[in-house]
Amino acid sequence: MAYSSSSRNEVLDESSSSKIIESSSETGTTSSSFSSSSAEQIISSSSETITSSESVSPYLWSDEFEGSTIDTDKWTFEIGTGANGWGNNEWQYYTDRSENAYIKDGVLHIRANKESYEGASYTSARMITKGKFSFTYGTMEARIALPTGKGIWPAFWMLGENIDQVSWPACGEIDIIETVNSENIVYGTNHWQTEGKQADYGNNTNDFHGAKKELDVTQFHTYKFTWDEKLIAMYVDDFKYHEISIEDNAGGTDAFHKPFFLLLNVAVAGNWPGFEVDDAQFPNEMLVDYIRVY
Ligand SMILES: [Ca+2]
Repeated sequence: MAYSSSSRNEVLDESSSSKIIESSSETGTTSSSFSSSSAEQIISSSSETITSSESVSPYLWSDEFEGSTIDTDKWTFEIGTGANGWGNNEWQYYTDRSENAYIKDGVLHIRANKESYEGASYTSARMITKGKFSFTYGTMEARIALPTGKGIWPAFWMLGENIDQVSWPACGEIDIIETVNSENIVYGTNHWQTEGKQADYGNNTNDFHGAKKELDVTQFHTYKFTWDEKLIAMYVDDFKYHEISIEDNAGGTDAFHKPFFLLLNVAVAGNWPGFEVDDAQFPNEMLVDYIRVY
């Protein structure tokens, strides 16, 4: 496929990984899990992002959203209503207009609007890095503030880069941040396929094996995602809200040892939030200060 022919694999050696650790300002809680997996970390990215990773940036890939426009070397906008509302009976029409996604003061805004557009009653944006950046194993940090409201469904998530070859859910899906309606709960979930059937496993900030974190998701929080050959884990402000073992493909989790790309979107209505929408919330925005992969 085009992606394979235009990408390359880069395996970090110990010296480069320790250099990254030294130059990161937030090493305290991340270096131990990172160093255990750094030797095996495999990065796939396009030639464009290789250029940026060879510059002064300490990250393998990042977007600080500091420019005046969204970097289309990193992101692709998905347009329209998808098949069956992107598989979830969502109501919004995704566009690449500045009405639905823009950068202001170093922050990406993904804005859901109430407006008639191409037969839909709502518009929003969905941005993906497919074909431009994907990675296997590593740590990712993102500073994000989420919209809440009846019918809203923002997400920061990942899909297997091989989705066009093996389809969903065999490609695997890793939902790092999802919230619905006005719950003020962040959900982390894995979806995959085992023995021909869909498999799902998730936890959330309201119940991680009995632990709970009170959260105002509309405020900025630092979310951290760690991924090595044994374990996937998710944190908000260092509170762990999801963890799943993928060691030795436990539970048929072989999909999670392959490259994944990133997605950001704000859906309106759908199978999970339901089909009652409070129109008073619009425009309603997800804010992303940065996403950093290392
Ligand atoms: Ca920023």
